[in-house]
Formats: sequence, C-alpha cells, structure tokens
Amino acid sequence: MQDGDPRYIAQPLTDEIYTADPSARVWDDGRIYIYASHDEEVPQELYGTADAFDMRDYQVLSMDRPGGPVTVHSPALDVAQVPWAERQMWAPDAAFRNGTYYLYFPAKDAEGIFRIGVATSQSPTGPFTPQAEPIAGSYSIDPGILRDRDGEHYMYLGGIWGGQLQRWQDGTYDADGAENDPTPPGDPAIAPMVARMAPDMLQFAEPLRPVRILDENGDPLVAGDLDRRFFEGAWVFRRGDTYYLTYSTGETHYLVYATGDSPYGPFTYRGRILEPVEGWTTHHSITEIDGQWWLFYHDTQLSGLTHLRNVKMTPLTFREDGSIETINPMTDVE
Ligand code: FUB
Repeated sequence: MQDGDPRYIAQPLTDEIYTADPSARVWDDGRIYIYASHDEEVPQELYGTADAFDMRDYQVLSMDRPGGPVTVHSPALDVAQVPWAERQMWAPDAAFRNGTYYLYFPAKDAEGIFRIGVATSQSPTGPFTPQAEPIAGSYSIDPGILRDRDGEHYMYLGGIWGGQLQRWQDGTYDADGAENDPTPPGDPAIAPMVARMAPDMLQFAEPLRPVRILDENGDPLVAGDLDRRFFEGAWVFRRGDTYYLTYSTGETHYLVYATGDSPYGPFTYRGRILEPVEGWTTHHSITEIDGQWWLFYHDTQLSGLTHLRNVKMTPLTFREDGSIETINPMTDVE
C-alpha cells in the first residue's frame, strides 16, 4: 500500500488479506519473505475470545526490498492438509537448511492441545508438505527459529493464557489447568522454552528447557511484573556477540527485549521495543536487511477489530551500547 493514514508511523504491507504475527526472513536470493498468520472473519459471538483467532492457512508475503511492491503468494499450507491439526493455525516461522525450506506452525490437535508442526518445500513460498505428526515433545504456540553463526538452529516457543504454556509446567499437559496464568505474583514468571533442532530440522535434538529472564539485579522476573514478564511471541536474533530475546508482554501490550551471551540464556531485561499498537495482540520479528535493522509488527489499522490484523514494518535503531530505541507506533498527527 502506498498512501495511508498519517496517524500511523507505518502503513499495512498489504490490504489483499488480513495478516498478523510476521516472521520476516531474507534467504539467499536476497528477497524478503514474511511468514505470517492469515486472519479471517469469524462469527460475532467469538469476538474478543481466543477462538476468534481461527486461522486456517498460511500465505507468504514477499518483496524485493523495503518499500517495494508486496506479493501475496497462493496458500502455502492449509489446515486440511495437516493430518494431526484441527484448527487455529497461529503464528508461524520458517528456516532454510539442507536446500529445503521449513515452515513451523502451531495448531490445535483433535484434543484441543496446541502442538508445533513442520512442513517442507523446495520453494520459500511453498506449497509446503506437512509431516504426519507434530514435532515430538512440542507444545504451546509461537515457534521462532534462531540460526546461529555456527549453523545450529534453535526453536523458541510458548505463550501463556490461550497459548496453554501454563498447563505444561510439570512437563505434561494438565487438561484441567488454568485458562490464564495461575502463578502467584511474587513467584518467577513462566518462561518461554527453547530446544536445539536436530540436523534434519524435523525434530528437537534435546528436550525443551526454560529460558530464564532476569531483572537488573539478576533475579528472575516475577509473574506480577506485567510490564516486563514473558507472555508470548519469543523472537531471538544475534547482533555481534549478543543474543536478543524479544517478546510480547500480553495484557500490557508491549514488545520488550532482554539480552544474553548464549542462545539458552539467561537473558537480562533491557527495555521496550514498541509501545502498544491498536488491537489487543502485539507480535513481531526483527531482521537485518542490507545493514539496516527492521521491526516487523502488526496492528488493526484496516479493520479496527482485534482478530483482523495487518502487518507492517518500520526501521529499528540500536544505540552504541546495544540498547534499542523505543518506537511509538502512532504519530502525533490527529
Ligand atoms: O495470531 C494468534 C496469536 O495471537 C499468536 O500466536 C500470538 O502471538 C498473538 O499474536
């Protein structure tokens, strides 16, 4: 989209379909590919509930450069193709290894339990062929892949509330577990999880482990620290020798970050990346393109409805000390 509403610092990348949860990747061809959720309309009685996010397929967006025309590619994967998945194809990510593109996605199985699936293709835009089963040992939502400099890949995942992570705190799924976060406010907050991927990228090389997020005193962030604790949407990238763990704080609607010197953490909380956008959810990725870092995010500019979102991108600035300048998604134009 070219023209837009001056109240926003950035305009939707497309208005052909509703898109959310953008994971932006630049593969060897230099093109920018955005693996995003494909939001769709639902019955009004679902508005305001997690069931309103009832996505059925993925369509990859691509562009040759920031600001270039955006192509919406035909469906990359449909839930009907995935033997184990029933519904709610939520935030995906992708990786490239062994000459193959891997699409990672959360979906609910027949028991209503979120698992992480993987599908493969020889093309970055698909169509992708799903594996018959979800990744063994996977659960919850929002897979995000880090490709480290040594060629190892790590998957980060998890989301509380509708993402069900609070139901896995003893390692098995508690079907009677809380809908929201039952952790006492002064206790350590529920952590996102990480595992190194096996060379075939279809399974974990090791069990999932929690990623510790610490405050400035080296103590774990606590569950009551709603402005800073992890909610969903973990995205990890490396800049120099520093690993950045970035995520959403959920009901306080911030994108924030923490830094560490290992893909496993621990990470120390550093600050905010993005102030609240319009809409309840906030979800993002951060990618370097030709020397400039970009924040990909979503809001609800086109629809005004929380479950019908649109992806955007805006430049991201690092200060000399590695800290990130906080972005306000709105201008001061009335
Ligand atoms: O798009 C569905 C869910 O909303 C995602 O998985 C979360 O991160 C939130 O953006």
